[in-house]
Amino acid sequence: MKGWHGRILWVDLSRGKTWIQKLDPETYRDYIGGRGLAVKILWDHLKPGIDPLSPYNLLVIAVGPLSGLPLPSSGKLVVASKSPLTNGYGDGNIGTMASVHLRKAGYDAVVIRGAARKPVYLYIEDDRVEIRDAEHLWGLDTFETEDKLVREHGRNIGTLLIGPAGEHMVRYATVISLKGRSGGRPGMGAVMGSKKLKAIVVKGTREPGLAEPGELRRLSEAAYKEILGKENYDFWIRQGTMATIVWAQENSVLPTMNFREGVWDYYETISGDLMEKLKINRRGCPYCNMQCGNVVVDIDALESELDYENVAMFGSNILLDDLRRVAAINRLADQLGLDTISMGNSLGFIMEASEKGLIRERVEWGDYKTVRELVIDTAYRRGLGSFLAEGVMRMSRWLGGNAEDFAIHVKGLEASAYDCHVAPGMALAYGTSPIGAHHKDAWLIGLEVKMDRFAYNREKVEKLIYLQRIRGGMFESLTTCRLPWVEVGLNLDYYPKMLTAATGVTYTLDEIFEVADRIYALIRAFWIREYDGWSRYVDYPPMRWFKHPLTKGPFAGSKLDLDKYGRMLDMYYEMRGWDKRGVPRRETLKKLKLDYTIPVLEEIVGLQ
Ligand code: PTT
Ligand code: SF4
Repeated sequence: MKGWHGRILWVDLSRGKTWIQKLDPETYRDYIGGRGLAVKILWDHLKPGIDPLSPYNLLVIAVGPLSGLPLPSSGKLVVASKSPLTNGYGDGNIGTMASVHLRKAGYDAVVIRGAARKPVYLYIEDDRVEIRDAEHLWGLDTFETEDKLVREHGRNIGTLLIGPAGEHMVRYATVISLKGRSGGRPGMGAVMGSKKLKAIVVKGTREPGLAEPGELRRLSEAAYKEILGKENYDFWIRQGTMATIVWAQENSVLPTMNFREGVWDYYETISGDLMEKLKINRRGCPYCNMQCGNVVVDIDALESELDYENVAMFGSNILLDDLRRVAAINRLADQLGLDTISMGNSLGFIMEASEKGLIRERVEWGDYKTVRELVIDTAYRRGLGSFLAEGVMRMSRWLGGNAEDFAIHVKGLEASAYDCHVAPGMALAYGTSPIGAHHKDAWLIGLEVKMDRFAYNREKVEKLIYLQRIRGGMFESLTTCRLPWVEVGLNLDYYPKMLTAATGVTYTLDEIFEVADRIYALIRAFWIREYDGWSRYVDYPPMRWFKHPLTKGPFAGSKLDLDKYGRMLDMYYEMRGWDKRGVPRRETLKKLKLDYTIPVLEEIVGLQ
């Protein structure tokens, strides 16, 4: 096989054993890599119904056939597991040198099971795999850990590591690399912590075998060149995703006061223009020529890397109107290994709970000092922080009353930074995302603001599925960054061609879409197998958007319509070949070569 290694590295931390699993070419053809490989491994090997924080859970680190190769923005990999936040399928996509080194070390994935008795880290150098003592790293933040590992092993390594939040199993702790890249929003860092696994260090020294290296080089050079020549390249380099603050305000989707409103009078205090004035550098993932990490100096005179999501969640959503303070909270989240989106949501939720008198503690909107303390306490699970560490779904259920009305999540994963009071298509994107309310699979809002905002129609559903196929299917399985296509408009045709050149297997875009549909249906089957009490209502967005209309901005008085949303969800299910409960139909599973899921689903829900 070319393009793939055909080798999965297994590590059992309980028994201190490692071994290689060989996979057949057909599996690679049908699942490609990254997310596709990860969900296949989880379906095949995870014992159904296990506690995600128990040693029985599996942590999968997977690259794809294009990851870590010298082509645009390829330095990415997927971290996946059964999520401690949602109890369903969870994954994230992280920019890291570990992607490059894993390819060179000769593995398509690393699967970790069991749990060590004492803190350990995994050291992989080509065929040498060792579980090493990590007592000296446990308790350190992610920046300190990275520095120490670099001192011990030199600069030529890739790292994936956790901070105190992962060690304390905060349900939305992430995996961090390169001091600022974060992946695995649904608690992949907590899974690492539950296994007492502080870090993974990878060093690979061999070149991955490719089917047509010359053709791949030619395509890569052309793609790099095309990116540099794009019209909005210069603006992207200046602001990256931070340009979205002004755009979100103009389109009334900027999350404000725990997603109560879509506009904020003080949006300029956190805008991309202001960020440009504070910017001192930019950073990014390996092999990227459009690096989007905006480095600014924060209120503590330390460096922080800003993205739209982070700034909106720690800015407008909790009414913190000072970008340097927002930057400090963002940097703390990176150091501690906390997901910024879920942390920002949890803070917004607790502020609203305090305002409504549902908790004893006073947590005022925009109170920087309290926010800072709470973020640190969350990572260490101290006091109120221990409550915040559970995420908004669990907090709202515990508080009871009407608290679920202002808990902003889908299936337990807190929503990314787009208010959906007047965006039914984006609400459906959150509702049907394979990991919960995340925008990565379909940023439909970008198209929806140019359409009839109030429409619940077929066109939006078709576009949603199209985006899910490209973003959630293709990019997550290749596995490379999608931003060259999304943000500067790199031609999509490069990707099937590059995949074909790497693997020697001819793929068209349509064939990749078929793989994407297979991955989606398998992730859905996984959810149904693992989720206690599956029903179509787990595909509904937060109730706030149906119940409480906006009071400010051009769409004041507007909210989502429950019946119309239900009809749009039916359209989505029908187009995917799923029944009205959101369960893939028997013939759909057969068509997608997922026959092996049929007996399991038949027993749990009965198939139509
Ligand atoms: C991603 C999610 C995002 S999506 C953001 S900002 W974004 C938040 N970033 C965080 C952060 O930073 N620190 C932190 N402690 N927590 C954070 N949580 C949030 O995590 C990220 C980029 C971005 S920045 C985006 S959109 C794109 N996402 C991609 C994706 O999902 N797939 C893909 N093939 N390519 C992508 N390219 C872009 O990557 P999750 P990263 Mg990320 C500081 O991980 O779990 O998917 O959540 O990985 O290397 O940081 O790159 O406006
Ligand atoms: Fe990483 Fe940004 Fe480049 Fe994508 S565009 S590879 S997220 S630096």
